[in-house]
Amino acid sequence: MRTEWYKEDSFYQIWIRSFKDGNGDGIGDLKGVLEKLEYVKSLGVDGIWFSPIYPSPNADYGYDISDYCGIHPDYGTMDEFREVLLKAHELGLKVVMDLVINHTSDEHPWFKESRKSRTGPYADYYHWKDRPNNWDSFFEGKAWTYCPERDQYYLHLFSVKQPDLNMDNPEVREEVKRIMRFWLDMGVDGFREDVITYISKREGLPDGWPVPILGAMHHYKDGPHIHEYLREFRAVTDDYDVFQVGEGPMTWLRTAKSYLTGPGKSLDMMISFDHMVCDCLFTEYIPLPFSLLRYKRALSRWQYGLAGKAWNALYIENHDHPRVISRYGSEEYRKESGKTLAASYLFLQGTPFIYQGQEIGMTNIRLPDINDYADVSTRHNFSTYHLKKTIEERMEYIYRSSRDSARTPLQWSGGKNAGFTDAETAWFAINGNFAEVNVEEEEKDPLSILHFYREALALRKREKALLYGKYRLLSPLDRHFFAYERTYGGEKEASRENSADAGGTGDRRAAEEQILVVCHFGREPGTFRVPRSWRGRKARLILDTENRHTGAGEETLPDKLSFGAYGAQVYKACAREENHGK
Ligand code: TEU
Ligand code: CA
Repeated sequence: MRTEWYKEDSFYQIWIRSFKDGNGDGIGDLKGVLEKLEYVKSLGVDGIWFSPIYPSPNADYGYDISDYCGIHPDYGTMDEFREVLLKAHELGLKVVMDLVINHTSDEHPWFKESRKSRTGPYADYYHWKDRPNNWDSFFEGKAWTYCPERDQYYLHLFSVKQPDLNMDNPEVREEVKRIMRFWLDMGVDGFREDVITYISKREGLPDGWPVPILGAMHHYKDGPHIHEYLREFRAVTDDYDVFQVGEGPMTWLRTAKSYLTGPGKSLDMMISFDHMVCDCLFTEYIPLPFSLLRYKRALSRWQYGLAGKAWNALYIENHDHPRVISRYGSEEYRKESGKTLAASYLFLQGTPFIYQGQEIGMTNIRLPDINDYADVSTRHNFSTYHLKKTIEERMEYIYRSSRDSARTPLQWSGGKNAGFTDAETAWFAINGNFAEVNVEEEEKDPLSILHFYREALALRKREKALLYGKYRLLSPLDRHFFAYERTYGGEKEASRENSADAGGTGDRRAAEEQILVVCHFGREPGTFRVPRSWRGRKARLILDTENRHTGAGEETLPDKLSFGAYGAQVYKACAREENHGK
């Protein structure tokens, strides 16, 4: 039986290599995770999403899998994983695994077999062609690489070492189901499904438009059999009480609904990218100034679009994007903007995901040389684009865009190697700001980003309005403030099982609860004009980035709210007069 437990939950994403080293070899591992589970729990989250921890040659740091049912020796053993799972469950933390089935590693046994001959049992596990078409890969030039043994080319939408699986082959789909059951039977609580919207390719793999990288997308994004295949996988999870969140790069709202709603529903949530391109054009490698209007619009589009129909996945960071403070906030006002960014998304409707290090406000790294970078896409971008510019200018693009900024070791303390490892050096460079930005320091500081996350997550769990309330964007054209309200009850009472928001099926009238969230983006002090519907109402400051709310009583909301550089205030209105006695 499937319940919708994930709606009130929030998740912490672990990219294990940089989370915590437990055995002193400089690389994060399961032992380190085990040590830090209480810390994760202390944030107030309800679960963990593990980016891939499976055996992998690490051409794309785990997203190139060579054994779906194993643990990478760098990270430990299956027994250690079972121990983590058990302890997580004891602490009340769910565990969600990354399911990467668009491609495998070229070192996966299936591919090793497949490349040998055109007739063997694995011959059709991948996409092979005598002549490549014109598709580009996302990471490394053309999407086709020649293989002399077969005298054919294989398709790889990502790196050369990530051949795309041929999902049209029913045997491949059976393999996927076996992998899913393997982890589900072990007790994991769901999957985050990597580029899941790309797994069905157009028959014949025709040429795309002559446009770099994106030109062939319409031949594999939301492909011809995608819903059929995902429904097969959904039938597997139907036997377990788990959820599935899919990653859908460049998936628009309307398409997302085809996955998230109706009898053919195949996913519970979609990781969308709309709000992650508010300071760039398609990719962080083509930078633009941050636009708060775009951010508000993108988030609001999904809030309105899915209301009452489906559930959102909420995030502002993960292992694929540079740190959000460096992008949408301000490193100079790190603390203020880090908290403001938290408030800007944690109180929307959906299940929040928090990426390791986000909760302490980690920022981007600037390494002197391109060879200091590990990420395949970072290195490829450097060697391919803006070649007429100077090395310094090209490095500036890397600083703006590199995924490695999100992959530096987590800063646990101001001590040696930021408390990440006892080894002489960590596997990857540690951000130079670790003396100031680390878990230990933030534990001590009541005004830290860390404490703000804790408070915000606890508040979200407490307030029905923040979980299920109706969303409304306020002052949509304001360029310095992102303000929204959440309204719960008032009409009909929601019931958790049957509805995605407050428009539930019960018929009891509930007292209306309303929450106002105001986030200030900008270095200059600013004043927010309270919208008419809120002016003069009795409300209580229930959270703010300067801790003025502690002990704040009920007050009449002023017409204007003042803010310093960045900042957020959250008010809860007392029941409206007209609702009294109803
Ligand atoms: O990401 C898919 C994806 O679209 C991004 O990789 C994007 O192309 C990239 O960030 C450039 O901006 C998923 C994983 O999250 C990512 O880590 C993997 O590298 C990728 O799939 C391939 O598995
Ligand atoms: Ca280790």
